[in-house]
Amino acid sequence: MPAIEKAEVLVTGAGRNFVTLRLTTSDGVVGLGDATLNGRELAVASYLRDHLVPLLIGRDPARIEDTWQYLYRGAYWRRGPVTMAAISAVDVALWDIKARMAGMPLYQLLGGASRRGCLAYAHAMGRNIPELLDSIRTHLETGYRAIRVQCGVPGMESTYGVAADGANYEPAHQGLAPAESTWDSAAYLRFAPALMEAVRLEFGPELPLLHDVHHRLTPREAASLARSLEPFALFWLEDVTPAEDQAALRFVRASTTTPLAIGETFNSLWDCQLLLEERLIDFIRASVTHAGGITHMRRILSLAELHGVRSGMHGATDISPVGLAASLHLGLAIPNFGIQEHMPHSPETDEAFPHAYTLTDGYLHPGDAPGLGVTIDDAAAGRHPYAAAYLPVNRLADGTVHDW
Ligand code: KDG
Ligand code: MG
Repeated sequence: MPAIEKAEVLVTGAGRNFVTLRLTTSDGVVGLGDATLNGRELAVASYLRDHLVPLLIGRDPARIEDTWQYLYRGAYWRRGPVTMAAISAVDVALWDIKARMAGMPLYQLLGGASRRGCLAYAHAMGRNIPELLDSIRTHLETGYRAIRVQCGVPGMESTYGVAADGANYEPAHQGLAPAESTWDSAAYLRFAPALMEAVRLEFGPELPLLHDVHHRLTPREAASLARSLEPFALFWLEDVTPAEDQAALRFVRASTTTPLAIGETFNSLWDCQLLLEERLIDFIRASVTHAGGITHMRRILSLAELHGVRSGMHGATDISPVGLAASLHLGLAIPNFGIQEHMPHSPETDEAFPHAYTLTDGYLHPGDAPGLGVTIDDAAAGRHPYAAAYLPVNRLADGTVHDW
């Protein structure tokens, strides 16, 4: 029986910070798992190195479910983003090993392809409406068929999803403390309908449009926004309220027909349960990287399927190529796939993580290499050391800390 012989926790700053678990079996099969938790990377690296790696050495790599239960139930302290990112990495690395041993792309072990590819959505952004319209045009020319739109708000210095210098948007900033931004819900609520109207006027009614509110509104504000956007028929409106208050979505849901998505910060089925069972959302944003790996995400997506909710897995740049590949294998196989977020990685990231997945005509495909189809180039990853970086902190005009 092969055993897990080596477990390495690799931390790189290639393009941005990533934590990767690499497991090697006694017969030389290697599996990778993404353990990146944006702005708290080293906590997961320590959780893995100090608490999980010693438990993994000598274990049978084939026993994926048992290992998951052992690490989750066996810890007594369950859930939480650090624990679950660490368990996710172990789980995905074991699925990678199993699929490599079978000589198959992982999606074949998950039931085979249910579609030709995973519809991707791109991030368009602008500091103002004309810049945003240009950005949408550029993404459509690249082949994307669904677009997330984020735009600067008149009167606000900066906002979520828009780069201050008009370049690529990356929410985490290097430094020893978070950057701070100022938020004004009233200004945003006044502007959002005009923004969507301008986009629809330019691109017509058919283009699937998505928008991320990033947790900033009260249920009443969220309901009012979602209603005001109904004429523009969004594909989804994301994270309208802070994600831990799931019951808040009851009021929003009852007030509007705009499709709702939430869950990128969720890390377990228990975070999703109420939303799925009460059908309060249309898309669940939980990811393989943060919600317990392939093993646990399959459970989340099965419960979602039962309640008519489709997948919309988180795919920002802080999901590494290893994490994105895992999402694509799962997304290709499940019956209730909805859409996959795609925020292309930097050339430094792509060089450090050579991968088989592709983007063609707006569809992502995990490729047919055995396993996840991703490797790590140690030399390329090693050229970029970890550098502390934080997500911003948001404040209201009077200085009160607000949700970011
Ligand atoms: O780490 C946080 C980012 O991934 C998040 O802010 C991106 O909201 C996000 C999205 O929808 O991609
Ligand atoms: Mg989001």
